[in-house]
Amino acid sequence: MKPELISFKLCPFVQRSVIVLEEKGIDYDITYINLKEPPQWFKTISPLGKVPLLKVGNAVLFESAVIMEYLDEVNPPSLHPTDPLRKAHNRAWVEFASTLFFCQFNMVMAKEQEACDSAEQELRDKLTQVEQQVEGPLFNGEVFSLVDAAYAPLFMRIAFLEKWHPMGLLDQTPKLQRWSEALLKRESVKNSVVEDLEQLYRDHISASNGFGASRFGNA
Ligand SMILES: N[C@@H](CCC(=O)N[C@@H](CS)C(=O)NCC(=O)O)C(=O)O
Repeated sequence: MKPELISFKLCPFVQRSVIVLEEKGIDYDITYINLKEPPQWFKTISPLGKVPLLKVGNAVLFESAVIMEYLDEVNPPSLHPTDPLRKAHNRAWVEFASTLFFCQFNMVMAKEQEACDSAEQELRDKLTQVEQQVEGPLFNGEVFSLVDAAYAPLFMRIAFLEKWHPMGLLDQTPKLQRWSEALLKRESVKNSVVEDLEQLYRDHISASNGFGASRFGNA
């Protein structure tokens, strides 16, 4: 059954699922919605009103980590380490990635400088925590894993932000710097977003009109 992914172009959580679909060469459909004005059919089927959703036949899956796990399980070989402890450790750090997305979001959407600076500091602290977990060049060494798919959208956005407003976010974390470079040149990662994501992301930040927009936007 061909899965259908329900997406919002800017969403880093959707992007995780697309990376897994691309890594595994799975045939899929993708449907974009506007989260500002979600269609009624989406509200009806999305339990949390959030993307991603993965429709497989009559079933609707939600939560990006769950979707990644499902795609991994039905399309072997697995992109998880086989050792149960290492696998659980990877899952824990997939979960941790979500907290970094929220720091990044709070930083760029901050209304005041104080909130922006404090979100930036929180992001730096969390990046330092992740640095200690990375084997290098990828999270588990040479082999691409689901946890890599979970972090790639974060590194893509960090690269955009550094271009518009250099902050050296990865300067103190050499393993993350190398990990980011390795991920951003993978075909699956490059193919996981719409062509104009960079512009869309910047426009989205600019439209928020707060301090984050003045720092990272194009106003
Ligand atoms: N924990 C969820 C987070 C998904 C999420 O926050 N998606 C955002 C877009 S990036 C969303 O749909 N937000 C709509 C809303 O909160 O109303 C996951 O991993 O799938």
